[in-house]
Amino acid sequence: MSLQECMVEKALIEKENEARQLELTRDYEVLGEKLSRQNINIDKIKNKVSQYGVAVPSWGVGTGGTRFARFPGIGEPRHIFDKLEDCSVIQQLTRATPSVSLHIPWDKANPKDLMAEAERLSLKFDAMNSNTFQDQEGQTHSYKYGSLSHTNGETRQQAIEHNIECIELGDAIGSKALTIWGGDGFNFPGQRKFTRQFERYLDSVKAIYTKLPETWRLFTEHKIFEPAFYSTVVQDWGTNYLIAKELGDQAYCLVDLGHHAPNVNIEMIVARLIQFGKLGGFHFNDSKYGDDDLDTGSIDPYRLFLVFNELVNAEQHALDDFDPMHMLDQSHNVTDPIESLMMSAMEVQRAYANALLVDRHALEIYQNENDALMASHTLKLAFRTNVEPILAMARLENGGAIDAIATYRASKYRQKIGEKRPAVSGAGGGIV
Ligand SMILES: [Mn+2]
Repeated sequence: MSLQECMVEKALIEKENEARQLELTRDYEVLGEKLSRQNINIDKIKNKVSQYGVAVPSWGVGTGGTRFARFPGIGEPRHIFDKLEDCSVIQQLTRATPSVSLHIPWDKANPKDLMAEAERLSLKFDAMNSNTFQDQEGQTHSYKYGSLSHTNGETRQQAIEHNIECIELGDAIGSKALTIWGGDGFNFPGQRKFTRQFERYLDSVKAIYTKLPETWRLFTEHKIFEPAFYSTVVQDWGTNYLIAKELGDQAYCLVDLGHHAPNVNIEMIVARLIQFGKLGGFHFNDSKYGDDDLDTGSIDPYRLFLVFNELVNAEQHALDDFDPMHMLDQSHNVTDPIESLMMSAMEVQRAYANALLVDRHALEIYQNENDALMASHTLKLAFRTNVEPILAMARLENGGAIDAIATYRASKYRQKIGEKRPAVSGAGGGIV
């Protein structure tokens, strides 16, 4: 498939932008004037937003599903090269997603071919994700009763070797991190010894850690429950922190927003991990009840803002080696995955822009004076500012679309790609 066929035509983006540019310029000027009264330079905020990027998960461009059913969409990607094309559309229109996070073995391919396709589509590869939560065809040992913490040493070894394989492939395609999430846990009290299971897990991740190239980071991802429903081996940020501490300087904690109990104060967890130098990165999504994997910012945009408030705070204090990786991780059951991922990337960008508007000097004074009302109000003031003109202007200047969703729909990419990609059933729209 040629470049012209698979991506949105430049002329269409220009035409769509032309229809909206005058209005955007006016909105941007009005907001700029408003912000200047708060001593904020709108162009500086826009430049920071322009440089912000969040990685797209390769598995996100396929339609997800629940444990009840999966309803496939039109033109679903059949393999990693189709997925990369979809990811490039998201980046082309939003200019907020320059990289893709791969999941192995779902996305396994010749590294040279992956690199060539990424270059053609102007994409880079983000963190690698291993998969020891399901069995692959021809696999010697089953993960039914766990992987890195399995009672059988040979099963653990197989899971270790798979993770090392992910590092090797990642190293060949310019990735710099490995994210480990496993389904290990148990369903019944007494099924395992908590301590023994965690010892086995630690020994396994240590074996993986020793194979990490010097420039790499290893992220472990905690999750409170599921697929194990009584306990999971890395259940919360505390256990995750212990792992990162045990492993060493290249090990960090990854926070998936959906992997906590309802109402857990995630921004506080983020602050703790920042304080002790162990925040590795994020899987952004949103949830109402559990690991719902809903679109980022669709349920609780204020929580997302509060997470970014901590990140901007850390950024402005220029903490050493503070460079968390940002990724989306969601499952799309009723929407076009490309639209959901575009919307989510822009929501993450929005939270960042809003967090940049917080008057941190005033906030500190209110905090020191115990003025709870005004401290809270200071955050709300930034959160409530409509930063859409900043985001849209950043997109326009970077060659993206002022209105990414409308332009995508006008391009008829989904319909066109549907004609070229025959329907597949059961393709992995993984939920991790
Ligand atoms: Mn995740």
